[in-house]
Amino acid sequence: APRPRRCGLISEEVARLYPPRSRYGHKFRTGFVLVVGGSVGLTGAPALAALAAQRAGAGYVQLALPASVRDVVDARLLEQMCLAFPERDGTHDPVSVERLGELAARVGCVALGPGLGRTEAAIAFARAAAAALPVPIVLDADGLGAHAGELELLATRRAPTVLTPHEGELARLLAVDVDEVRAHRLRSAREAARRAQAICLLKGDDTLVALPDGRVAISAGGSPALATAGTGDVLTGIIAAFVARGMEPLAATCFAVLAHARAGAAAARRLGADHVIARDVIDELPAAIAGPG
Ligand code: B4P
Ligand code: MG
Repeated sequence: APRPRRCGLISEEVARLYPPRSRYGHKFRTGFVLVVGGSVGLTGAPALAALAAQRAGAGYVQLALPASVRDVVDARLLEQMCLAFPERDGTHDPVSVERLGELAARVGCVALGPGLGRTEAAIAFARAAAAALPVPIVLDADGLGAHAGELELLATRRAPTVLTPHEGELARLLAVDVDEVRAHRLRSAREAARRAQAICLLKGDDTLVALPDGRVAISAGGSPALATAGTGDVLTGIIAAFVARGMEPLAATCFAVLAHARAGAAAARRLGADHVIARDVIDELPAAIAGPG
């Protein structure tokens, strides 16, 4: 048998794996996403991830937020349910991991990290949550930071893990200099995927999706318009929605990269690349998921 190619472009064919909506669909079964993050001063990130997840096709989106920021986020969101979780130093208290586990039992995918913060409590919380959650997770932002130099902690998880670092976050995960990651993007993404036994999506003007066995899918699309605050949180929400709808994590990650790239390009055509903000990328998602446009 021919050896599988180790590197290839993400195929547009992956769109066919997006599950059609069942006529008899129930909102919980159409994709239940839980966004876990937020901290004092970092409330936009979880809100963007949640909105993106719902636009990308999740039927039900909940957010687990530290108690004192719950109302701030809740005031911005209408369709998503915001839950108040125990708080320490302005972020999640590690004691709430047990409650999180109970809540997550019905969830299709957890997005862990947007706006979580970098306190000791946040780090302990993110590590305990990632270790305990028996469902697929997308680990982003400060959820990645909490695993800096400790990627192996993730290898014991019982359910799939998707890591979504930019070069700076990947450097911290691997405990190397960011120039090292910049010079060796493929190798760095592969190493993280192998050590964490996870899918590692390395962001950039070309985005890589690496698997633990060394295979890598590369995104040809995208737009410099995506280099604006919050678009990473949007990508996290899209991946979580696709996983929650039942796509395999690899297909979900690749299709999310494709849809995010198309949505960014469409927003740039509509508004001009300099004027796109993350919310515009969310607005373009329905058409981007439907086709190349
Ligand atoms: P933050 O600025 O807090 O980064 P963030 O919250 O993760 O931003 P966001 O979620 O909006 O963007 P992301 O990159 O995830 O930075 C945290 C810390 O890391 C800071 O200390 C900062 O200095 C440092 N840092 C930030 N970015 C870094 C980097 N690239 N290298 C080293 N250190 C860094 O997601 C952006 C999305 O847009 C991705 O999907 C990406 O693929 C896409 N994108 C960005 N530029 C693109 C381009 N030119 N073409 C196509 N797609 C592009
Ligand atoms: Mg980010």
